[in-house]
Amino acid sequence: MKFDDFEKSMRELEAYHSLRALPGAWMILRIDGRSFSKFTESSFEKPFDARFHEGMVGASQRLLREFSALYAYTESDEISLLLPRDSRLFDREVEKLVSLSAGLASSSLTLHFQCEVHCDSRLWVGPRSQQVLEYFRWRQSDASRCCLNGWCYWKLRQAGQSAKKATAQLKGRSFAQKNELLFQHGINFNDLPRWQRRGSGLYWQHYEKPGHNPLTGAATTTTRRRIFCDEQLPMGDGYAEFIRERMC
Ligand SMILES: Nc1nc2c(ncn2[C@@H]2O[C@H](COP(=O)(O)OP(=O)(O)O)[C@@H](O)[C@H]2O)c(=O)[nH]1
Ligand SMILES: [Mg+2]
Repeated sequence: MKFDDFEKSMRELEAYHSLRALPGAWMILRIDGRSFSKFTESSFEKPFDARFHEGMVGASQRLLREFSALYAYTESDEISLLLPRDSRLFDREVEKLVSLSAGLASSSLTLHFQCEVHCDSRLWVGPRSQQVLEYFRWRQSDASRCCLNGWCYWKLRQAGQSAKKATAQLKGRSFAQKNELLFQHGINFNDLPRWQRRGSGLYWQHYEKPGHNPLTGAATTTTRRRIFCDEQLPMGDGYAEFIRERMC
């Protein structure tokens, strides 16, 4: 077999390499830590740890920058990354987008924690803008649910209950009932830090940088951009409006 034919026959077996997100559809990459329940078991504060959160925010920043994204949202051990609708990044190839986003998050977190960790990644594709708003409201409600559950679980554990018993006690309880349980343990859910209840959002902010013209000495201003990490996200319709602004 000629080398060219051999090469072609081998490349044909890279069966999914040509898979691309449809043009014009919104793309969101969701990156998630692998087995982080186990990884966080011994050396992090429960249910929330500031150093852990810093690592997630740092990885979100790296992703936002490297992927020229519009918005990154992080809660727990996951990051959602919204790309511009017309993004041509990696020619919209699914394999490249998911493997490189997982690789970048893994290396960023490994450096931060000084311990090898892995992430997976998946691609969400939304043809309609409304679906993007719904996506982020969905992840934010997951943040809120996990926050309440996490606090209840660890309060029960600290009160001496076994893992099995604490899990069983929370099973089937409504949001209101869990709120009440937490209140009985001295915590008002609404007083917990917002980043824990609602997650954190990162996006680009423009600002004016004062300077001077080296030749004339005249004062100048240049517009620069920097990443802002918003730990005070709105929720509900306010959050949908906030996401709409990020999509422009
Ligand atoms: N101790 C601690 N654990 C955290 C924190 N944030 C996330 N986690 C853990 O990360 C897990 C993430 O959930 P999930 O992705 O479903 O679990 P995984 O499949 O084990 O990675 C949570 O269940 C927590 O155990 C934190 O701030 N502190
Ligand atoms: Mg995980």
